[in-house]
Amino acid sequence: MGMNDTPSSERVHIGFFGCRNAGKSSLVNAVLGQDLSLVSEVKGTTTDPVYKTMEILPMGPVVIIDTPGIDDTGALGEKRVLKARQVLNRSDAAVLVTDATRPLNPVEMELITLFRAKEIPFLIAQNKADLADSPSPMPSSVTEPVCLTSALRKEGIWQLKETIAHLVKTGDEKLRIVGDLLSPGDIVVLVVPIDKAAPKGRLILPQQQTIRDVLEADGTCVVVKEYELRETLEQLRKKPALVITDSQVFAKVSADTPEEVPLTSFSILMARYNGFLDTAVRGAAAAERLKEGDKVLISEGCTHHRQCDDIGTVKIPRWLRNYAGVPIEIESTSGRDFPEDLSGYSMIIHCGGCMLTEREMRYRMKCAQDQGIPFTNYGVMIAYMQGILKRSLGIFPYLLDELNG
Ligand SMILES: Nc1nc2c(ncn2[C@@H]2O[C@H](COP(=O)(O)OP(=O)(O)OP(=O)(O)O)[C@@H](O)[C@H]2O)c(=O)[nH]1
Ligand SMILES: [Mg+2]
Repeated sequence: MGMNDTPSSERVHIGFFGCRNAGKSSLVNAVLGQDLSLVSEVKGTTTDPVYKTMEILPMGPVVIIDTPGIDDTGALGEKRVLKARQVLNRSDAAVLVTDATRPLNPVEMELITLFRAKEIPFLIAQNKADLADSPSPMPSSVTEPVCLTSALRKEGIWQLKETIAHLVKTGDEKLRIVGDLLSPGDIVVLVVPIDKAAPKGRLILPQQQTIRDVLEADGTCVVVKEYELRETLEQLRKKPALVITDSQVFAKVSADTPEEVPLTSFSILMARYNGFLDTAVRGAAAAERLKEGDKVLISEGCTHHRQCDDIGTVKIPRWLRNYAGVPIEIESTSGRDFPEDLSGYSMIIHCGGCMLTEREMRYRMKCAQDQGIPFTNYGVMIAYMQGILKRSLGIFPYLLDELNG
């Protein structure tokens, strides 16, 4: 896959953070090898995050994010913390840009604490090295890599890129969608409804990726529509290792799949792959605690997907009202709209499975976590309300406690 084919949501995002005038924009420009971000001696030159894609070998395509400087006087104000976290929540790795002529200040120490709390790998770029005879020493508590750079003289840039590339896990260590659950020769049956809501002439990305992953695990894929499942299972001479279904037809598929055959859904596998299955399961369980007048946010990543639309605006609200058994308020957002302040909501149900919004969804999940709001996705929520989540988590027994707890 060429660089230009990699969707932005799949690229590793690297945020450059630090105080005003540390040289973040200068350093981003030096790393990019082009003058993208405005540089000046005026504090607060960068006012909004700037995103730029590039390739860092051997890591591959990445998105570099230049951020506004965080005020270097006093403690971080609440607003600034929120804003910093929002960019931070989009980052897979971070570069803390400091001024080599002075020691780290409290704001930079706070950022370090935040990176660690968020488990965002980071390095410190001590910039303006050209102005320092010897760089200001780091506190002993800092064990992360430190690079000495001069954005002005373009020194230490290659070393910086190398260190960035080593911050982020390589593809080998990456999570699998399903391959880690399979042995060579295993048969996996995929249930894919072909209805009006399905895109014309192709399968959706999570389905394609699952097929690819089964093949990589030396397994065999059998792909059927929900109506053909029962007969297909009868005809297979070997018991399938797993049945994976679209969430929408989970109830029928569950009825047609013998109890002893493990069953799960694409949403659940994708949620695990994207690192939020635990959160999603815990989030769905919050439906138990809904009280009269509680507000629920249903959030849609894309505006164009008719299938999601119908689920998010019609089906889930109906099922959820039924499930809660008391009058609740349901709000919907779609596309890029997502409230900054989530404090009024008792839970958030987000669309899932659409890979183009996966990064944004992870970002939103982290924002919800920051504010202590339960967060789940359509697939997990539907399975929960239909009482079939337990079965679909059978392959991940460690998660069943989340449901009971
Ligand atoms: N001597 C020296 N000056 C530098 C270096 N990097 C940046 N500067 C200067 O520092 C000033 C601030 O640089 P910027 O890149 O705009 O800093 P920034 O961190 O993006 O600042 P804000 O956007 O305001 O937060 C400019 O005058 C740069 O020319 C460096 O390595 N050495
Ligand atoms: Mg700047």
